[in-house]
Amino acid sequence: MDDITESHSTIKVPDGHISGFVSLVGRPNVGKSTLLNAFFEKKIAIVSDKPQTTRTEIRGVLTGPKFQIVFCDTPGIHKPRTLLGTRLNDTARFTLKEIDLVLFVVEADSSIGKGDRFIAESLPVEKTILVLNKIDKVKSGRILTQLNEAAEFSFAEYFPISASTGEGVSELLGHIKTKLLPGPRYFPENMETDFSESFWVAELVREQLLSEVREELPHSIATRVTEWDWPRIRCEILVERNSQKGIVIGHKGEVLKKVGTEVRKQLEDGAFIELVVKVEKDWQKHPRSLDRFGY
Ligand SMILES: Nc1nc2c(ncn2[C@@H]2O[C@H](COP(=O)(O)OP(=O)(O)OP(=O)(O)O)[C@@H](O)[C@H]2O)c(=O)[nH]1
Ligand SMILES: [Mg+2]
Repeated sequence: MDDITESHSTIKVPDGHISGFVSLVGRPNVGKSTLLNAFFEKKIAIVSDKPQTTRTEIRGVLTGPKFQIVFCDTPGIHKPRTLLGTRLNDTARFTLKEIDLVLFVVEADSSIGKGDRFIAESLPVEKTILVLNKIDKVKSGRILTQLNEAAEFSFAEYFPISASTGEGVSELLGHIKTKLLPGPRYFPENMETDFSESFWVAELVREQLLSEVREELPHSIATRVTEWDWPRIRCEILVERNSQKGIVIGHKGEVLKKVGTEVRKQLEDGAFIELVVKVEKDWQKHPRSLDRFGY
């Protein structure tokens, strides 16, 4: 056993241990978080069909006998319309610093566009793997056309996958391992994420809300746990307008009730979740509100 004593790690590793940081970047909604979950075969990040679901860097640590890969899921990079949008882009870009590999995720079912090109320009060509996701949604001819289009970026590698069905995911993972260099264990082997339980509950509440509400509302919702006195958990839901409060609560509280039930199913038995809806006008534009929610 080598004892790698670098500043960040003194965890013993076997000979030939490889490790590295791998960032998932791309436009909103292309399936970055779904891919993160596919690598782990379990839910590490929340997912929704609404863009800008991921709002902070989500790390997933995948450890095997001779490897450790730290995946960094990021918010989708987009043209920002609010301070929240700008902060999400900054978070995604910041993650690219000191990274060993980038998985640049694009969709098979929409043409490579301005948004993808804008992101591609800032990626390190030699460290980037282009991942063509959602191939389950298109015919094989279309996959070839898309790969051809993507070739304009001159990245060294291209992987067609479906994060939903798992097709191509283990091949991609195998390939990532071939690209990593000998290195330490950054995290203990039983650690899969670096966020707190209360962050996770707030995320689950937001995920459930995203699946319940219509297009315009998702951006206006923020969640955070304000009290954790197990089994009692109090989670605050912030919206921007009074009219949105009604939608989030639902007729006779049915939306909130459903959200609570669905979240509880994903927690240890016995959890009691109290959901409180608050209105804070235009919170997406206020630095202090964003700070409070960790965005
Ligand atoms: N059919 C299909 N749908 C997918 C696939 N991957 C992701 N999706 C769907 O695409 C939508 C967006 O997925 P996310 O993983 O939340 O996308 P994201 O890139 O993390 O989005 P942001 O966090 O908003 O940037 C969800 O409805 C997923 O179920 C895939 O391989 N096939
Ligand atoms: Mg995401």
